Amino acid sequence: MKICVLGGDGYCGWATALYLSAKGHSLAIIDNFARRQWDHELGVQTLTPIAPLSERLRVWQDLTGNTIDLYVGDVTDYEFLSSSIEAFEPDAVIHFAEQRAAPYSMIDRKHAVFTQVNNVVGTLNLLFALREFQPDCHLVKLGTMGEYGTPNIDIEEGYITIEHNGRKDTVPYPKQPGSFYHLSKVHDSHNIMFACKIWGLRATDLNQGVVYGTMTDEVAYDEALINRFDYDEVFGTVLNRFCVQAAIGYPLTVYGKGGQTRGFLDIRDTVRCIEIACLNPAEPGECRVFNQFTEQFSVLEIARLVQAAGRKLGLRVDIDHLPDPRVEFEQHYYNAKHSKLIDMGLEPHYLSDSLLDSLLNIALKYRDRIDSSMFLPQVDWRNTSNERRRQWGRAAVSGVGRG
Ligand code: NAD
Ligand code: USQ
Repeated sequence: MKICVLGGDGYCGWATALYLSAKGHSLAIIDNFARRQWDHELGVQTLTPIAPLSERLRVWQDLTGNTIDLYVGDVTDYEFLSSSIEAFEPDAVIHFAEQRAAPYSMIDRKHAVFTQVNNVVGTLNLLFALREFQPDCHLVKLGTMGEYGTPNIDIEEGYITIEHNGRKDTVPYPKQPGSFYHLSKVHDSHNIMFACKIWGLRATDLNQGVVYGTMTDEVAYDEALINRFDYDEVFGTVLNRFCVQAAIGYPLTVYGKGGQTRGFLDIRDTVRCIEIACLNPAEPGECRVFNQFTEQFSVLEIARLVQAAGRKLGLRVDIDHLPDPRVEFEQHYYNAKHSKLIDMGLEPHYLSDSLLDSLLNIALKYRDRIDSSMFLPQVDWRNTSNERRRQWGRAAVSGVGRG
């Protein structure tokens, strides 16, 4: 297949592009390197030293003989995006190219506006570009489990059948997102559903849980191919952060009681789920939704697993409970369905002790690059300012493009 990966320089996108290229598909990456700029803006860096994209692609080509085309530009620029789609003529487009950190979207008004413009406009542009130039192309869009929030009933995969006043219908599952970022994904989902309905586009919305890990078979071929591993308070996700904290004996930063329960998956399952979606496209006019995660854990359960795995490696791992900077339930019911991808062939990697060992070993390998000033949360949901003027974190927040 000809597959275009929007956001292919990022964490999930890079692993996916290499995996699909290794499987023999013809790949193109679209990216504007915004993610690397946000690191500069925040004064943070990935634990793993990532190479420039041009070098990554050259090394991949030297090692495998596979060329990955590159289109550098912003998906919110319609002329750029539509001409790239017209030139590459993809059978599937995988859309990762969004601002994906909830804390980033909660810094202040500018960051909230930027996040929603970047994400919603990018996705809208993509829908129009597909309609104009590649109407049969399958859109595989990364959504998030966080669109649903944490309702006190079971979470279905995208749609729920309800009876009301004696009548019955199947409707989109109610959304109760917990940040301006998560809200942007809800807006995307509605736009995608609508475009499928009115223009007959075909789409798969993958509501992904929290991803962990950094190693996939392909990025392990060469140090120059290594993927990013974020552990800062804005872009670092919880399990990756805990492993890095454990590696230097820093108490694990559990927010609040730690009963917050989420769906999790290994990055090796992310790339496989995308492959499954691409190989089994939605029908014209269909907007299907899969919940993309393999196991659910509370934050405190994750901390205890990291503590146990750390002890086996001789690390002293304490658990701290910090006041929760987010507005979220610290204890709640959570039972989310996730059988559709498994029915289609996903064989999950589970968060066994050995996997945690390998995550911890990566953190230990790069421990000289760990900066503990990136651990403490500074973005406060209750105090999302109108304009954040004071210095916060490690750098002044400035230079956000729009808004
Ligand atoms: P990432 O920040 O590492 O990668 C995103 C990539 O998109 C970056 O390379 C960035 O430069 C690019 N990008 C952003 N805006 C762009 C624009 N306007 N034009 C062109 N390129 C742009 O993020 P990730 O962790 O790889 O996440 C990818 C997708 O998966 C996101 O949509 C995210 O919401 C979703 N997701 C991620 C996780 C996770 O745990 N990482 C979990 C669930 C869902
Ligand atoms: N948390 C802690 N301590 C930390 C960091 C986080 O207790 O040091 C808690 C948070 O309060 C939250 C949970 O861990 O309750 C998950 O936080 P996270 O930062 O790991 O993940 P989240 O903000 O939800 O966002 C990440 C990705 C996002 C994706 C989402 C999937 O950054 O792109 O959409 O996971 S989901 O959580 O299913 O919405």
